[in-house]
Amino acid sequence: MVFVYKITALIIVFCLFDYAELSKCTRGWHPGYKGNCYLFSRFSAPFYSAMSFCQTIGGKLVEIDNYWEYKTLLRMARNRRFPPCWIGITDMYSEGAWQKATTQESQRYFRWRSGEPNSHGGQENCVAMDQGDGKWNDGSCTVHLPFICEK
Ligand SMILES: [Ca+2]
Ligand SMILES: [Ca+2]
Repeated sequence: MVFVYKITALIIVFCLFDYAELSKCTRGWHPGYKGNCYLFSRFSAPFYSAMSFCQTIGGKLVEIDNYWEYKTLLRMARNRRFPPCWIGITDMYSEGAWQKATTQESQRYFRWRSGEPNSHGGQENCVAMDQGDGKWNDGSCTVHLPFICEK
């Protein structure tokens, strides 16, 4: 009988845990790496507008911390056939110093396409990810692209 109570208690704990996860990933947000929620934009915007949109809805432009987060996100993006999009990495604060756009922590994980980042014309400070080959390019921040938010 004690055993049954223990199992019941365990199930309740799991349900509460699940509920917490669900309540964080509200409508439009999808659970992914380490309990983060991701939102795939339905419109394109320049990098700065994408950043502020994500913040307005309680998140940030996605910050890819490591290989596992990258793989999770790439899989989610490919499943949706999501086009090349902004991710929250930039060297706009200091040329050549890649930082997470919102938290401004230095970025240590990269997935550059060969020949990138090339800061073409000295005008490329924002990072886009292409789901086709999964590689990153520094592009002009004023280009309109879809984007992914994280919270
Ligand atoms: Ca640059
Ligand atoms: Ca480039």
